[in-house]
Amino acid sequence: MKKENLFISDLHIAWDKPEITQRFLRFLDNRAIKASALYVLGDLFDAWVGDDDSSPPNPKIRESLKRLTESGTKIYFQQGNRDFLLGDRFCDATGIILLDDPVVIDLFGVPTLLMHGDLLCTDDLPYQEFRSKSRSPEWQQGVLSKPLFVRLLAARWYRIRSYFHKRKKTQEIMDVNQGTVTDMMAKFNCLRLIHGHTHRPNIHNFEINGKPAQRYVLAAWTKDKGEALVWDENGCHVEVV
Ligand SMILES: [Mn+2]
Repeated sequence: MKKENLFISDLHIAWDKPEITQRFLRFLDNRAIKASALYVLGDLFDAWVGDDDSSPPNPKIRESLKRLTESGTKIYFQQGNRDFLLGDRFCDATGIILLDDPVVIDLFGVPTLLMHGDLLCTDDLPYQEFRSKSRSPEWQQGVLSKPLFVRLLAARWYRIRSYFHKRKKTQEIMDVNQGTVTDMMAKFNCLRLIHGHTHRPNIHNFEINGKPAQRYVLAAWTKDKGEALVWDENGCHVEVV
């Protein structure tokens, strides 16, 4: 009987990182198949330029996800800041289910807030401006109407640009804003939050209106190691993939 819920994020799969792709495919076939649900909290892909992109390793990933959903494991996907163009066509092809960001789920009786995490980094004003612009249907239609090769070239350019931008920003600006975290959790009436994005895996304990609260930050995958947060009715633990 499948019972566990698995949480992963920030694999940043790309054609030039075959180790991560291989680890993810093995994880789907051997580990996730034993779980009742797999939650992917964004940035599964390092760049997603549209569901019509069938360059490697996308076809293999599509097939494995489909095999897994057909086996009975539910796959929920929250878009990250790198793969927010992933859409209905990919979902139809794989059977995965898109979640809003933020969204509240019932995790073994406890309301749990799930986010990619970029919305919590409110100290990074230029990014938040780009985020709201790029989530509008007009912006997305404008991008998706361009030929695939143009979008692929643009994605390469953005990867390079983002690398240099990140080096210029301070560590504080790139992390979550604690005030935003508390506001968001209070707004959704949750004392538990799970997110990725910051690549700073940890469990933070704090209080919201005098009640104990937890923030679980998922790890990014590297070529040497992946991590999944595993939840069952007895609690949770981190598993190395
Ligand atoms: Mn991210």
